Amino acid sequence: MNDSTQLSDFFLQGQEEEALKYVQNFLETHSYEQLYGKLLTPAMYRIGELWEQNEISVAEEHLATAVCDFVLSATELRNKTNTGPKKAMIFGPEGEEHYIGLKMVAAMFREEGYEVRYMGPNLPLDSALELADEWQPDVVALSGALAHRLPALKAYAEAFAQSDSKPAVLIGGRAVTLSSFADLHVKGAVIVRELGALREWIRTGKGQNDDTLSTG
Ligand code: B12
Repeated sequence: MNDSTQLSDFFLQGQEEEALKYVQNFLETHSYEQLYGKLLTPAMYRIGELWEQNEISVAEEHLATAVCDFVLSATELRNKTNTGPKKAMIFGPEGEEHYIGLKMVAAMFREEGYEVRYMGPNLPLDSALELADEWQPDVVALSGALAHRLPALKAYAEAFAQSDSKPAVLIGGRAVTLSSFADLHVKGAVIVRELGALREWIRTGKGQNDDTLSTG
């Protein structure tokens, strides 16, 4: 059994303590980026497969997600000096309910010294724009899990591009990693497909395929 399979079994059985210990152990020899990308994400993707194949119930999937959420919050490194100068606003657009990936993105920004406002999923555009006007973030990071969220993500990106604060807009999540969207371009936004590329963007301001200038 590989590491993420073992961890997803702890999630499914609601074993919070075991899951937490497992992750703390992993962190003794691995980075947070590895924890998110190599352990927690595959564990949750396995939950998705079991759910899709009807091998687990909706209740079991909810329990697994709740334990994953707990472990993620309990292990996140909080550096108290993270009060800027750069600011990132992180959330999912209206209709989006998946937020575990967003929490990882928020943690990565904090790790890189950003002041972060993580606002969870399902945030209406008007409220998001209002807060951005007031708080003036440098970056807005959005996430979509399902392909049919792409029009909403595009609408948000366009609205932010026209807003006063004009933050950089990053779009990520399972939807943009689907092979059918390998050439996806969103005007005014950078598509970021994994956490390594996110760190690269945070440090250099450049994406692997920087879509900021494209018009698609
Ligand atoms: C848990 C879960 C739910 C929970 C979410 C609760 C929560 N707190 O998040 C609930 C029950 C609400 C849910 C609902 C639904 N879900 Co769901 N869900 C999942 C599941 C099992 C895990 C999601 C997760 O946490 N993944 C782990 C995270 C870490 O992965 P991630 O989001 O991809 O994030 C990574 C990267 O994409 C990246 N990233 C993410 N966002 C961003 C943003 C930026 C800026 C950057 C740089 C990077 C980045 O960072 C992460 C690091 O690796 C997935 C399975 C899967 N493969 O993900 C299905 C899954 C996504 N869901 C699915 C479906 C179908 C649904 C529903 C439509 C079911 C229904 N009929 O109601 C609804 C839709 C809800 C909605 N309106 O959004 C399908 C989608 C299939 C498809 N056709 O696309 C999946 C794949 C399950 C499956 N195999 O069938 N779901």
